Amino acid sequence: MRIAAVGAELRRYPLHDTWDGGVSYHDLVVVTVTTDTGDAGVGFGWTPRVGGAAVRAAVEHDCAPLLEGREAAPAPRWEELYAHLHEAGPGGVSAMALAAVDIALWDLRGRSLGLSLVELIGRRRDRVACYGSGVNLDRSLEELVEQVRRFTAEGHTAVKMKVGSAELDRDVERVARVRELLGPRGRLMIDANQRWDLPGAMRALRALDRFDPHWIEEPLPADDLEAHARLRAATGVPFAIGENLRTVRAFRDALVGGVCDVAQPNVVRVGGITPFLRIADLAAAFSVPVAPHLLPELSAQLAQCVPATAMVEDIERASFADLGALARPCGVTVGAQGATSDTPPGHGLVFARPPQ
Ligand code: SMN
Ligand code: MG
Repeated sequence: MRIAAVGAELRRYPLHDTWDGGVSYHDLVVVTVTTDTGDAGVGFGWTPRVGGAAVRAAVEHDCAPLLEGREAAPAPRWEELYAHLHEAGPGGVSAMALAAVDIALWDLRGRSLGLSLVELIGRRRDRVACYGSGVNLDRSLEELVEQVRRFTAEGHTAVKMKVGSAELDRDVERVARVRELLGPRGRLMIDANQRWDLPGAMRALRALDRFDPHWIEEPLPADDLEAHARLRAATGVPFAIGENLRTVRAFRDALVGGVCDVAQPNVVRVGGITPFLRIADLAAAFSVPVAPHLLPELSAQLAQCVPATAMVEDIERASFADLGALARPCGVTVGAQGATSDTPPGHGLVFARPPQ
């Protein structure tokens, strides 16, 4: 089965609530790969606000010419394109374009064999635990409390909130309040989104440790492994990192460095399902669970298949379904009862035209 054509389309979906830092929409670059046998697969690049047009251009100008006429096999095509795109850098726009193609090739393979993506990779579990997650650093304490109440009313016993306020006292007050709402047995994860430097992270974790965080996510700039190692020596709070690591080797280095207790690859940012699965295998070799970053409808399916899984993120009002990005239900559910999937062959995601 050979690749006959590769098409790419940029689609913009507004968010219901602006995210911290002013993000008001997500761009999807929807890629369709068709073959000489008439089979088709759909993949996507995803980015909040930055780079969508560049991803589409990279697919059209730099990926499509290398793919046409080649066997529709995900891993060999991924390796060729990775080597080719490397001139433009191994992460960022290159990785997102690569991901869109790779996801399409996996989808195509599943559809042509009549297998769901989960069956194709290999189901390891039917259901994955989820946590309620909000982008809430710029929300007032009252709004944060309301959000956490919504999560617990839905049945969530694990919740993630943002930290990294300009004043540490603000974080302390908010984390204390959320811990109170969850009770001592609830799981409370905190996410600093790289907002601290090393001294700031040390101070903050000394002050927040007493609220028993299940993990601290991105306490430091993602590419500063040295700082992570120093912080590791100063705190026992587990580190969840990976949403801003872009390559298999970046995950390897973090794992070898002992600073990744929960691995959070984003399937698009790392370049697709092929490298995502390599990262998951690598994490398993270090006894580190994988908690895929965002993209709940695809992350849930991947979390069903990886050797060791932590939790799937139930991000409030920003799943593909919530954004109106799906033309029909895809068969994936993500919520307090856990993540499950029952998709048609492939990953089941059929993208809708953006709302006008
Ligand atoms: C996050 C990042 C960007 C947008 C929303 C949420 C977050 C996460 O860091 O972990 O999901
Ligand atoms: Mg995060």
